[in-house]
Amino acid sequence: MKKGSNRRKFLFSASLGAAMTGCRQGEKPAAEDEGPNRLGKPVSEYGDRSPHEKSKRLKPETKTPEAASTRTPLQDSYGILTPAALHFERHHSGVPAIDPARHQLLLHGLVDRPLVFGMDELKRLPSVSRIHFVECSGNGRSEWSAKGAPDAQRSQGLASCSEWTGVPLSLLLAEAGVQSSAKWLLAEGGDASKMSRSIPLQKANEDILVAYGQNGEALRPEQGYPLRLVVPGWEGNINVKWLRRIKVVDEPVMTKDETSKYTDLMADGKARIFTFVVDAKSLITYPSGGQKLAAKGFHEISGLAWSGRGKIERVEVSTDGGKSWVNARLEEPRHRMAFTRFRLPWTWDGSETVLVSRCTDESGYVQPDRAQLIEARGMNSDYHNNATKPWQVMADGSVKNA
Ligand SMILES: Nc1nc2c(c(=O)[nH]1)N[C@H]1C(S)=C(S)[C@@H](COP(=O)(O)O)O[C@H]1N2
Ligand SMILES: [Mo]
Repeated sequence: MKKGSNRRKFLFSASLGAAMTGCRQGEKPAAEDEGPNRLGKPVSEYGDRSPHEKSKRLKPETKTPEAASTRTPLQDSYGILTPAALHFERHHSGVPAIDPARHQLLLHGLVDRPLVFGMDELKRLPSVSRIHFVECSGNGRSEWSAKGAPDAQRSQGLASCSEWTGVPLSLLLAEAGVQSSAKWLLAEGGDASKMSRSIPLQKANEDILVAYGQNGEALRPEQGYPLRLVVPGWEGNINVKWLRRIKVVDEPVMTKDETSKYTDLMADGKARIFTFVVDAKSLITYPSGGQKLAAKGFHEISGLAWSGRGKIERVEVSTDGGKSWVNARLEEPRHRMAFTRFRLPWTWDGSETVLVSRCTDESGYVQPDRAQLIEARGMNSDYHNNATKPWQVMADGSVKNA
C-alpha cells in the first residue's frame, strides 16, 4: 500500500484540528473545566450525565400533559440502545404511582389454575434479557404530509430501543394451564386509562416478555414500572405498561383501545385492523435535519433501521437524492426486532445534495418511499408511516427536511 494513502482520506480541516488540541486561541475554559491538576468531584450514589450534554425529549405538543407523548432525540444517539431517561413516552392517562410491594399480576380466563403473581414471585422465575425496539403506531405521522418533519426527533422519535429483562409470558401461561379453546389474550394496564389490547395466543408462545428490567435496572415509571409487556416487533400500543391483568380468551375482545384507534382506512373503503407487525423502517440520524456539517470532506453517515419481522438484512444509502445506492455497513450483532446501526463513509464535496436510506429486512420486505406508501395505503389513515426520509444538505452545510 502506498504510504499516506490511508491517511489522506481522513484529513480534517484546519479548524477541526485546532479544536482537537483543546481550546481555540484566546478562548478561556468554562468555569467548571478545572483541568487535570485539581481534585475532581467526589463519588456519587446515582449518576448524572455531564452538564455539557443537553439532549432531551421535546415537551409534548398535544392534548393534556397526562394524555401526551414525548420523543427520543434520535439525532443525538450513538449505537442502538436508548438511555432510559430519553426513551419516548406515550401515556393515555399519565404515569401511575405504583408500589411494587403491592403490585400484582392476575392471570385468569380459559386456564386450569388462575394465578396471581406478586413482583417478588415473578422475579424468582427463570428470566431472559432481549434487545427490542418499541415504536408507536403514530410515529412518522407528520410524514404523511408533503412538508414532513424538520428533524429526526420530530419525524421518528416515537421509537426507542432497550434491553428488556423479564419472564417469558409462555412460562406463566404454562403454569396456569391454557385450555384448548383459548386463542387470544386480553392484556390490561393499571393506569387510569386501563389500557387494554387483544393479543393472539400464538405470539405469547413465541416471544412476549413480562418485563421488569430496562437497560440493566428496573423499568422507569414512564415505561411501566414495575411491570410491562414487551411484544417484540408489534405496534407500541400492544406493549401494555403497568401490566396488572391477563385474561385468556377465545376471541379478540374489541376493546376501546383497538377499535377507536390504530385502524387504517384504505382507499377502497376497507379497513386494516390488528395489523400488529411494525413494517421495516430506516432513518439517517447523522447528518439529519437541524444539524450542520462543519466543513466539506470526510463525514460518516450514520443511522438506525428496524423491522417487526426480524433482523435488518440490508440498508442502502443514496447521497444523490435516490439516483444511485450503496450498501451501508451494518453493526453486528444484529438483533431481531431491534434497532440496527448502519454507517457509511462519505466525502462531501460541498455541493447541495439529498441523502436518504432504504432498508430491507430478513423477510425480504423493502422500505417504501412516500409515493409507494401512498400508492399502497392511500391517504385516509395517519398511522403506520414507514416511508424513507430524505434530508437535504445545503451548500453551507446546514441540513433540512427535503
Ligand atoms: N397501560 C398503558 N399501556 C400503554 C400505554 C398507556 O397509555 N397505558 N400507551 C401505549 C402506547 S400507545 C405506546 S406507543 C407504548 C409506549 O411505550 P413507552 O411510553 O414506554 O415508550 O406504550 C403503550 N402501553
Ligand atoms: Mo402508541
